[in-house]
Amino acid sequence: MSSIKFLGAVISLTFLMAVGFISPAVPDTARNDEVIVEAAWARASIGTSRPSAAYLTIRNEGDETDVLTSLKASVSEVAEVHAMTMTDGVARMGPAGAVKLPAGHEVVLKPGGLHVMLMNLKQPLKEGEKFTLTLTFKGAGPIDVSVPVLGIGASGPVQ
Ligand SMILES: [Cu+2]
Repeated sequence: MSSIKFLGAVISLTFLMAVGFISPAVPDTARNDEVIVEAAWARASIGTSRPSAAYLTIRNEGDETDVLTSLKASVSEVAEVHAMTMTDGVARMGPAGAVKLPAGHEVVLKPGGLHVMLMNLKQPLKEGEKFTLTLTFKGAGPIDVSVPVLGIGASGPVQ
């Protein structure tokens, strides 16, 4: 690529960002007294026939253990926490059940580990869009977080 073409690409990208067509992925943070949900993101989906996944970090800044009991997403019929396990070199995943949050600890949901499985999508998840995920905790109650959709091959928000 010539340097002039490259400069042109940089200028047009800057322009698109400036006018808001491309918004940088800003991890949204939501809190409710003692529990903080941050750095949420999801992967774009291929249509609606395959599930997608969302990732985030939950911090319990309270003095007591809390429990993530349920999830609800605006874009799918079902949202639940899955765990990944390796059995004889084969990766499998399944419902993790209620996720415990010890006081003063954080639980990180990330590719290859715990994740929010978004099943029976009501609409395709398109890169650049956002949707609302509601996490309900036994102690802290419900917390809504805005989840930006990143590219299909994304491995996390750009810091
Ligand atoms: Cu899963």
